[in-house]
Amino acid sequence: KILITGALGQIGSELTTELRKIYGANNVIASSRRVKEGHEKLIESGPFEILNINDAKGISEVVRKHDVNTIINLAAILSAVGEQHPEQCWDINMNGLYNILEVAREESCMVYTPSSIAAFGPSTPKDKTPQDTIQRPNTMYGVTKVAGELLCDYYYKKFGVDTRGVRFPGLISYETLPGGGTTDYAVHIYYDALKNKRYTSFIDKGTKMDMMYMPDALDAIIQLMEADSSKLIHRNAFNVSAMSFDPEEIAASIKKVIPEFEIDYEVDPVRQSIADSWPNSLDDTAAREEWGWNPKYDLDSMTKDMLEKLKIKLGL
Ligand code: VAH
Repeated sequence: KILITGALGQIGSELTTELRKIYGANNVIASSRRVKEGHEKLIESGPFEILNINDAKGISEVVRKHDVNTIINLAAILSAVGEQHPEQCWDINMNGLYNILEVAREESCMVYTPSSIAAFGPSTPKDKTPQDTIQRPNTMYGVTKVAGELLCDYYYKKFGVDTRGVRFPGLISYETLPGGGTTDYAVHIYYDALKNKRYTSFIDKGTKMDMMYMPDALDAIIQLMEADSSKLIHRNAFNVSAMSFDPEEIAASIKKVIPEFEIDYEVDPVRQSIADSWPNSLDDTAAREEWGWNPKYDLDSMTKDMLEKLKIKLGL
């Protein structure tokens, strides 16, 4: 059985639905620190638990109650919120992960924890960032992503816990809004394009970042989880990417569908400095070679699908 923490978040809400389709609703336990409105359908579609990953006892109770053997740990504080609340970011991202790994060690569970392009910093090579390279991030979120990668590798080597993860780029989706990241501009731009035919970006022109459409992100999680353990040379965590663009390029892509769309800029210095510390593009050869990573969406096909689905969701 699979336990998903952070199941009401941007990734968790779609992953829960997808995994319930594949493995059956009762085999996928969704959990969240608190109930959030707008997720009633998901909560009613299968087992749901209120679970705070800083409550170690609570985690092992849920794991035992549902006979969980795979934990997908998506509960986290993201980059921008993490800079406003660094202590909470460390507490949830690190102490929470530690609790998950300890329960996984005691109950022999596989653990899937995503890392992020935020695990790289200003001294990392920016273009086609290698799988193995310098990782000295200067955000608290980035520190917890690097420390999380190392802790997951440690639990694999020291205790044989089957830990795996990918370094996600910015994720774009229309089901659930992202939870306070730096790449969120690339989601809000589609909502504003449909509502106002214009978007004021908090990230400056020319700021290239790796991005991925949610269907590809879900494939990355499922493919890696199902991959043959003996084939994995890298585990925590694989570079994965699907595209890399800056605000002007995504604006140009939207203009192909909404010709009168306009973008302007009010740069947020905090999130701009976070974005500037991240790579421009990743080399994801290791993921392609070790578990067949192969994204399907590029910028224009994502834009087309995103605008179509959002129009329906927003009732436009
Ligand atoms: C964030 N969307 O912006 C997340 C992610 C790489 C970006 O980690 O913090």
